[in-house]
Amino acid sequence: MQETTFVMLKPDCVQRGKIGRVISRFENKGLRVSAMKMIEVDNKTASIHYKEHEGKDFYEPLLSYICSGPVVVMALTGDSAVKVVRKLMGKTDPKDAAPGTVRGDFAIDISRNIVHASDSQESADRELSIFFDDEEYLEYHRIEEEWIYP
Ligand code: 3AN
Repeated sequence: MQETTFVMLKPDCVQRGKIGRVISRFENKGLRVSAMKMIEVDNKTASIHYKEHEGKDFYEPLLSYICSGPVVVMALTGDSAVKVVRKLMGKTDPKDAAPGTVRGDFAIDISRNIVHASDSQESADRELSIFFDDEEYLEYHRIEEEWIYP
């Protein structure tokens, strides 16, 4: 089923010059970038985005980290996009993330794990609505979509 998921390239991704390499992973797989922008996240937006982690010991450091520099946010659309992106991203702790995944190849520290992606379609819908307005999605199709949804 065609889905749209939310991805954030975190400040460490931007600061380590990996934006292009990480986006390439998603593009190479066959996913369509349906919206994208570079922004700075304010504390209020970060706390809405990470509200499920409120109260945990890593919550405050997580908010400061996400607000510490520019991030790239995007909507990725494609067949089973939520699951596909989570697999490409790898496990939360980069030390456990398999080689070949983004976190497995580009990160080592759980608190600097380079990328965020929604873990379900419900989370994706919620997170996309925090960062994007309807008019920010641009319409086009990739050839893979014509094969999968003729
Ligand atoms: P994921 O990003 O893989 O869905 P979540 O939702 O459990 O993982 O965690 C959200 C973010 O919180 C992670 N990307 C990571 O930056 C941070 N985080 C999660 N667990 C820890 C931890 N034990 N220590 C430090 N940061 C953590």
